[in-house]
Amino acid sequence: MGSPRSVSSVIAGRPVAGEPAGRIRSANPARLDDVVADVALGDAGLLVTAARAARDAQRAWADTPAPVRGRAIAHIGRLVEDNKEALARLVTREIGKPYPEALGEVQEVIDTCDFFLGEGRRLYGQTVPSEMPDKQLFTFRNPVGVVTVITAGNFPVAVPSWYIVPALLCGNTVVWKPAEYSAAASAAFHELFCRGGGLPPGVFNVVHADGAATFAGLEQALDAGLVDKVGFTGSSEVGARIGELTGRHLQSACLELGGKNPMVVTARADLDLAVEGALFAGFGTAGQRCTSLGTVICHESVHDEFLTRFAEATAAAAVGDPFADVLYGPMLDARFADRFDKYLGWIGPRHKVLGSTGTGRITAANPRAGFVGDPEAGLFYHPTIVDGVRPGDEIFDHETFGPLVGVTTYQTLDEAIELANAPGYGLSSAIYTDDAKEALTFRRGISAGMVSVNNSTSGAEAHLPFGGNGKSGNGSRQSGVWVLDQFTRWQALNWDYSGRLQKAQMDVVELTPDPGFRL
Ligand code: UN1
Repeated sequence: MGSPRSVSSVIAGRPVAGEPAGRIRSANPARLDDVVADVALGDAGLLVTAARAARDAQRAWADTPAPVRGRAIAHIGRLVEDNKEALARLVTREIGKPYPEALGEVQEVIDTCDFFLGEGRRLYGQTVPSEMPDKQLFTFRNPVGVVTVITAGNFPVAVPSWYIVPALLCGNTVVWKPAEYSAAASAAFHELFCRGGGLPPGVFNVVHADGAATFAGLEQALDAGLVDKVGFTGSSEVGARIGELTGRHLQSACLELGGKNPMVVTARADLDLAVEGALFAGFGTAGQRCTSLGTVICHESVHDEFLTRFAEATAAAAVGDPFADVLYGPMLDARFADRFDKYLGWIGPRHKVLGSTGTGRITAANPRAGFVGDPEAGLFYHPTIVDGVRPGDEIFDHETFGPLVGVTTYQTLDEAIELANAPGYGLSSAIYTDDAKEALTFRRGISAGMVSVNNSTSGAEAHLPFGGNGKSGNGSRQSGVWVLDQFTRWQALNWDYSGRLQKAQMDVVELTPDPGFRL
């Protein structure tokens, strides 16, 4: 345990005094008496103030040569690397993600910096031939302007970096609204970025606020013309509202939303591998990734065998203290525990429950065999496998963000694909098979933005396009070169040096073909 970190918003390089919307505490979900952060909350007006500061700083930042911005990203990456363990410890303490996973998460920030530092020396435009002589065409990538980034706390540093690193590299300034329950990790991330990058005041601002104040502030900032792009990671419901709000301002947000990620286990699957994948995908991070496994769709010929092995592996998995060697730790925060209790209520009489010595919160009265540590100290939940789920069951149709995996069966691959697409999300997906035809047929039929073959639904590498379709997002993609289209706008330039007005489509020389010619 350490002392609570006092966290406030930082605008134009200065911590904001006072607490316009009161204070909250961010507690360690594995030890609820350990207060990690004492947070001063901003109100809607503060978000507008931050957007104005970002607007004031944007022109000069865009005029800073891209290779210089790339060097700033390089320095940030090195500083994060030098603080990797300290930042990972803070992530584990604040949101309860097992320490090795937290180290991986910080590595994802470093990888993202490594990828984009070189982009500062590329950020290519094109030279394009004109249809007329003595005229040249070009394309340029321009920054969009002020970017507001609103992120969840399950990946309190990696996912923000997916937005913030390329946004800054491309010459945008940023207002970041992190999750309230990961305020200490966010504050550390912000400080590492500002100090490591030597970022001028106003280039990267952070506002701590609750959801309602953020939404109201965002609307006001959009109305005032102070925000040009919104990046949002969170629920499909809030994503739809953000999409609507930005749409009214003729903007399209970069949305990374929920998932009900299917894993198809075919008759030709390596069942041990599939079990290992399902265990990590379903219960890693206590099922609180947007890429976590939702439903295993199992060929009926291997269903019983898969279920037996999966239930055994789940029952044997270590759950508990996230600083110990465990598969997963606590829920991120009380709000997720409460919501998960509701989802458990969706289990019906015709479902079969497996995987633990109980369901719901792990306590002395509702113990989990082999629990690591003191379950009463935190928000720990039993892993829960629910066999026999079908479309129309709430548990099949909706994301359950927590340690719960549904299992169902199929007969033909077409049916498996139909079941996999049925909930209407489309983030990640997996198929276990050694048959290339099955794998590629699944790839073509699945609506997900990401497909794994013989691998977990979670754990995407940081330089492939990340994003979803349907209820998982509006088609925007993060990461790698693909995210550049989120944070830049193409500008087309035509330059006529002929000394006369050459009219496109009209003053174009046409060569005379001989269409009647035959050999
Ligand atoms: C999320 O939960 O919002 O692919 C992102 C993964 C991680 C990112 C998850 N790299 O599981």
